[in-house]
Amino acid sequence: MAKEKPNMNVVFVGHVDAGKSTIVGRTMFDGGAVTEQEMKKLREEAEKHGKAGFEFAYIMDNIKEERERGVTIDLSYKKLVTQKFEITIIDAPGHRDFVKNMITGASQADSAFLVIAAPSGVQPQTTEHLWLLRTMGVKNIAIAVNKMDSVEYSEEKFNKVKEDVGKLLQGVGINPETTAFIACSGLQGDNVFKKSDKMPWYKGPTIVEQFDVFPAPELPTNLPMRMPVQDVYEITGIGTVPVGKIETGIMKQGMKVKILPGRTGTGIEGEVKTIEMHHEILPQADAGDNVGINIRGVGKKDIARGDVICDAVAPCPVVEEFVATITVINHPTVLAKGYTPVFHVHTAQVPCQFTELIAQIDPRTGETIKESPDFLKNGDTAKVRIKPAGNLCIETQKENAFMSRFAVRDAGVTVAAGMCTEITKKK
Ligand SMILES: Nc1nc2c(ncn2[C@@H]2O[C@H](COP(=O)(O)OP(=O)(O)OP(=O)(O)O)[C@@H](O)[C@H]2O)c(=O)[nH]1
Ligand SMILES: [Mg+2]
Repeated sequence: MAKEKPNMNVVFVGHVDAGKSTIVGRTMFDGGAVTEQEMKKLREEAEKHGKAGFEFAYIMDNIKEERERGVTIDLSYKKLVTQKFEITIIDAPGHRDFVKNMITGASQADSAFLVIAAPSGVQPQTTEHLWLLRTMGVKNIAIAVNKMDSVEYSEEKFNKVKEDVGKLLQGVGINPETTAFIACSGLQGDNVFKKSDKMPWYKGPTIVEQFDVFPAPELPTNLPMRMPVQDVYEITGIGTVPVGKIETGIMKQGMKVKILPGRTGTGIEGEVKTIEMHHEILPQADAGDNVGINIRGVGKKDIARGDVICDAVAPCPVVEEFVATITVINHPTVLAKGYTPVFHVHTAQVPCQFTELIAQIDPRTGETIKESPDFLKNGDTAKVRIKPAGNLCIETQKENAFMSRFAVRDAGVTVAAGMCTEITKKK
């Protein structure tokens, strides 16, 4: 069956309370996916929890704790069909305690909205999320300057935020001149689904129009098939259903696959029985598709989040150690040899040790600034050697860039981010 429109995964990120869930909820409501009646119920529930104003966010925030606290904890997903795309919207949490969920969301995204509340401007997670988007390879980023209603729809305020964010963008190598800055209000519905009449000075796209401005994702269908497992469900009548995004390649029904590292570290073989996407059974799914599959010969105990389902003919390596280029984003002191934080690679989370700081380099030119530095501080870029404490699948940027990126986390913060450049396979 031919697909009508290409898929695109779009993540909403930004500091806590910037209004990400509200913008997405507003998009759903104005787009007709949520009825007046449902909206009324959500408004009542929000008021009951003393969270009036969170009703649009509640469309996305379904967990009891999320609704009571008025904060997004885990990712949630919504579908939207635009002129050009079948969009999967990913609403990510902004709170610093849940950055690991945000990283997972970013790792699934083709494009992103970085949401900033106009009254507060740039905040700590604005910068952190921008770095993470870059590291996770999200190339297309638009800026939503939200809560414009709270600043009297002021062009001056908008321009101030634009200027500040522009500097951040330049710092990660993005040209602010070619980046969309959208003046909007999720709460009031200005420039989200409908054009606002309160900001005549604003000539740019609405949030929904911006989806179609993003370029169609380049699908790496020519690379070997890789599907990092995001979650595993047990579904009555079907069995074990791993779900996740196919990062690269093409998955076909009947394909022989290998799950790596798997419980054993050496992989488990199986055969793709069914592929389901948006409640439809498909004979094939491509890079970029979010799917749930069933694999003959693979049960619940054989597979977990962090495993990679690979084409059995060209499986991905499990590594003994690897060399990477990293940038230190937020370390409380300095990063030295021996340090063992948790690495987030595709959907895996594995403790890894920095075994050697090979060289500090200039990120713009790649030239060595210092051989074997004693330590690295925030803002430094370096070539380092890393040894995973467990079994980890990672590939080099050259072999498969989609499987090469990672974030380094420790004590609730993102310490560094980077990409793998060389590997030594496990025997
Ligand atoms: N005035 C005004 N308030 C808004 C707007 N958008 C969101 N808010 C308010 O900001 C608060 C947070 O909104 P959320 O949508 O939950 O923010 P979020 O970015 O999803 O927050 P996390 O997911 O927890 O990081 C709520 O009180 C909303 O009512 C807006 O456009 N204008
Ligand atoms: Mg939210």
